[in-house]
Amino acid sequence: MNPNTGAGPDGEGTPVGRRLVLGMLGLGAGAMAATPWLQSGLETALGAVADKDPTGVTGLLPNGGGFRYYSVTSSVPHKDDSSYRLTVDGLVDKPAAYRLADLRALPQTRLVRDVQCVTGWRVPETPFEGVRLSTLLDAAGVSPRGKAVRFTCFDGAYSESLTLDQARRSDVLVALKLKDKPIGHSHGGPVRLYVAPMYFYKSAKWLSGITVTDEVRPGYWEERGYDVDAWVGRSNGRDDDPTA
Ligand SMILES: Nc1nc2c(c(=O)[nH]1)N[C@H]1C(S)=C(S)[C@@H](COP(=O)(O)O)O[C@H]1N2
Ligand SMILES: [Mo]
Repeated sequence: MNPNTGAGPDGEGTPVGRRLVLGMLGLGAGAMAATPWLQSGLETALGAVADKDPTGVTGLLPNGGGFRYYSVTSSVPHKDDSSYRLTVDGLVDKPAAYRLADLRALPQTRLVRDVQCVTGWRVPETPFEGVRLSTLLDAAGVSPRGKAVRFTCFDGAYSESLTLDQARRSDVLVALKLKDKPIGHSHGGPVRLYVAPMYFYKSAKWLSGITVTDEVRPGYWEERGYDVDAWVGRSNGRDDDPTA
């Protein structure tokens, strides 16, 4: 089954229907385990979903790199060297605001892993590079009350979350590069989160805020039924699926 074919090319920017949201929320975790419609629900609800090219033509086939374009909003502002800021705040001793140049000046880590979207598509061995999230958390000095991290985005809508332990993993990056080039706008540039061991919805695009909190606050898709702990192959009902 190809869940992607449920998506319409004119779906871009369509808000998640009220009925769909209520339907997702009404499902228990057990029911969710074997619910292909939920996956195609995410694809269609995401709007656009299929990749989008600059001519405005949308298609259902993966683009050259195998990625698909996702945004829960119909337009996203562009940020560059002068306008981009990443704030780190919440339960920390030293809140900070990083410019791109500040982030580039920190030690960079390059990871080459498979990108895996929960709806089934995968992009093998994709290099991401950037600053370890743990580096920014250490610099901020997390208070003993800090137990989780909330991520916000300059699209004004998307959010994500990790426990503090997850956030401190060495394979979680504040990414500046994709395939050894600065991350382009459509892939969430200039800065996106990259949570290598989890499904790609955890990797928030257009990252603008990192807030240390006292508990996990479920992110955008998590409020709509997806797992907060989104380990690839061990979440969202994929536990028994060797192909997941
Ligand atoms: N800000 C933001 N981040 C996001 C999303 C989104 O809609 N908005 N979609 C998520 C999902 S479901 C996926 S699969 C990936 C898609 O990344 P891509 O558009 O670079 O392929 O981004 C994730 N991060
Ligand atoms: Mo996704």
